[in-house]
Amino acid sequence: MGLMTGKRGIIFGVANEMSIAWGIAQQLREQGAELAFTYLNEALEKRVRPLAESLDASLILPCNVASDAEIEAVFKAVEQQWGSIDFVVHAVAFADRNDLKQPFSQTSREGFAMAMDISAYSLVAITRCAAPLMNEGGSIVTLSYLGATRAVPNYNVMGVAKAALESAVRYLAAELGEKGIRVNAISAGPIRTLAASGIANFRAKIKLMDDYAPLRRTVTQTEVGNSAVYLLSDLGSGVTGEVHLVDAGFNVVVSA
Ligand code: NAD
Ligand code: 0WE
Repeated sequence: MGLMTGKRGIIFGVANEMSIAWGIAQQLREQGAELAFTYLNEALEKRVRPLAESLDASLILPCNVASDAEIEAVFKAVEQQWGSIDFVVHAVAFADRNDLKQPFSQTSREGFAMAMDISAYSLVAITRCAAPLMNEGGSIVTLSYLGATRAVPNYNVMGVAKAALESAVRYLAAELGEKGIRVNAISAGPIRTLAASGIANFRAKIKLMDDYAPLRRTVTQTEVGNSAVYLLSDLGSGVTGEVHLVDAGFNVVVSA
């Protein structure tokens, strides 16, 4: 019997085998969960479908989380297939590439709104659709980063969006607690993924972790996945509205 045996849920945010969402999905499946997956577009479907099939996925559906209609269609299909669900993984973020390198004060109104919409509001829209289908003991997990609470160079508008995301976690947890639904974030340290590729100086951020983090290394997708299993399983039944750190560097001050 796995920790997730008898539980069914949906994963938003697999792009490829490097994705944090994929690390989470593998650990959930290993503990017996039954999984559904979404992918952003047809280009990514080619990558996501074989991965999802390798974990015996019941459903593999398109979903741009900027669209309420697409989110609603996903949960309609999930309701038809399963009737109810036990968990949701939200591992989606996007900002304009230029907004992650130009000075933060140059962020445009449109760039700000888009980062907020895709990276923070989407959790609210997904939770609204998921909650009516959720069984008692339901659990929702999203992914955040240190830049939500500290000014990390170049993270910029994504930091503002992650701050909103972490706040949304607290408001959703407060609202849904009476239905037995928990909502938490995992704040993960830097990991080399598609969303991290092309970020200026990402190597330097990894090197900082290797040099100064307590474990003298970065965390892995599997380690984030194991924390997600804890929060999504009954092991986490008393934990909600929390930001759980899987980031060995969070509390270290570097000095001479
Ligand atoms: P990734 O590129 O593998 O995943 C990001 C996902 O977001 C992709 O699957 C992409 O298709 C999806 N996405 C973007 N726009 C979308 C839209 N409009 N609709 C639907 N999906 C959309 O990268 P990742 O690093 O695994 O990122 C997953 C989550 O982890 C993100 O929330 C990210 O902020 C967070 N995170 C990443 C790191 C890191 O260092 N890699 C650290 C902490 C937190
Ligand atoms: O949340 C993230 C990255 C999110 C992200 C990445 C991209 C790159 C491609 C959002 N939007 C885009 N848009 C693109 O066009 N992380 C936690 C990884 C990350 O990104 C950083 C980091 C870290 C860590 C950006 C600057 C500084 C540190």
